[in-house]
Amino acid sequence: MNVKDRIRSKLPEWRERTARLVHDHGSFKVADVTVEQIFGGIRGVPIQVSDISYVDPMEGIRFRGYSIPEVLKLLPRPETGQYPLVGGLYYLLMTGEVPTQEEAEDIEVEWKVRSNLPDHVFQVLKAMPRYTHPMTLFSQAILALQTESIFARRYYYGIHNKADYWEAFLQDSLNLTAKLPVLAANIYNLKYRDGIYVNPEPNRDWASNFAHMIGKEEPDYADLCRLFFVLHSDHEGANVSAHASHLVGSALADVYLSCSAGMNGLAGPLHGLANQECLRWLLKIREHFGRVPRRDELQVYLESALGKNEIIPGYGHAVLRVTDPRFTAQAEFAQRFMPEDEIFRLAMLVFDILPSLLIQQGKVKNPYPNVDAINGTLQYHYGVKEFDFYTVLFGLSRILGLTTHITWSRILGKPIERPKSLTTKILEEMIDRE
Ligand code: AMX
Repeated sequence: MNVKDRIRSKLPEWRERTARLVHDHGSFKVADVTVEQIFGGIRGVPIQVSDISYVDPMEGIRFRGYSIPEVLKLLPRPETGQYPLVGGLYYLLMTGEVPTQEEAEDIEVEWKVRSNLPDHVFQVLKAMPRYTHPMTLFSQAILALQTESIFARRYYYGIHNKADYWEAFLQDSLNLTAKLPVLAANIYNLKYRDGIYVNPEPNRDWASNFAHMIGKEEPDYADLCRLFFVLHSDHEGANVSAHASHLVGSALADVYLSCSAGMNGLAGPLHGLANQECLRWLLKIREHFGRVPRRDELQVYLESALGKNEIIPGYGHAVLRVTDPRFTAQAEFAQRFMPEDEIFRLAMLVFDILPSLLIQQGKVKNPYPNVDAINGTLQYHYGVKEFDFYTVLFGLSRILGLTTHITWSRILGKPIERPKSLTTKILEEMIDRE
């Protein structure tokens, strides 16, 4: 069944469940909010219900209820590769069902048909100064594509039945995601390959076409792209990029406007930029020793860093309390395809030593690695050495999740978001009255 029909078949059940919750349990109290939480980034306050993915502190991310190992095992693969077709992952995110081979390939075909970029997007990219950050270009290009929004056009000409909005959002989502590999590859080529243009090839899947267009032809790199794009596609609905795009979308802004907003959040150093810091840190250690250090040497180095209260990039997490399964999946990939790589060996040596040192130090809530502790290592091995670009890779994948959240928000008729802000005086008076 194609993705639109599958969603349509599921829609009545989901709408009824949501309506029943609001109707029968509308006054049920989910949480209290403390002053500390208000001043602390609304940390841990449930503000969103989304069934696309959920981060369990002890297990890591589950996409539509499936863990990372399950997703990697169950999703259909291309004939030429060993990791899943990203089209299959998108089908799973959008519908909640593991696709058949045919259903996964259908999405890949939909993407090929819709992958053409209008000329004005190239013009926008070319008009920017050479030193523009690739994430700025990425967000700008998505915004430039807003001219193509089917929802914006239909809304202007008068679809006003809310129950029908989702169909235009799904079309916009398929169109935008279809264009992302061409878009990202063009930014890479513009920045780092003298602006050459490489056509996508009709016989390649979404991920391997990206690899091809940036000039990385090793079959293993195409598999790394498939793995990376699956792993980074979503991380619940309340992180900065997901929440930013949801918020913008709640004003009925279309998929392009919403995803560009999400990418602006992802471009922040506390969100998507962390992966380049981790690789930089590993390279610094190798430079310090002039080679991969021995275990005892690294132990002393790490003890000294922690003694100076340095933050070790790639370790810790706001929600997770175990090793990030996305770290594990990429470590397994590296063990299989690049076990002798020096930076990978160093990353694994850090993994061997650091968690127990962090536990001894007793401050950090999660002493284990997050996905960023390894992301850059693998890209670096395959020659993607332009650190600035790593967040675009992350964004290319994350838009799969963002567009799914936005489409389902319209399916469920979620209203405009409008929480409340207080003044310090009002808060002080509330406390005094207690
Ligand atoms: N190395 C050393 N100390 C650390 C640490 C690390 N990697 N992570 C946390 N700590 C320290 C904190 O500085 C804090 O110390 P303090 O009490 O003296 O201020 C203490 O441990 C408690 O912090 P926490 O509650 O465990 O972490 P948090 O939820 O506030 O922050 C995170 C989580 C990820 C921002 C933090 O662990 C960190 O900065 N890690 C390194 C950067 C990183 O890997 N970022 C990527 C995160 C993944 C992602 O979202 N992309």
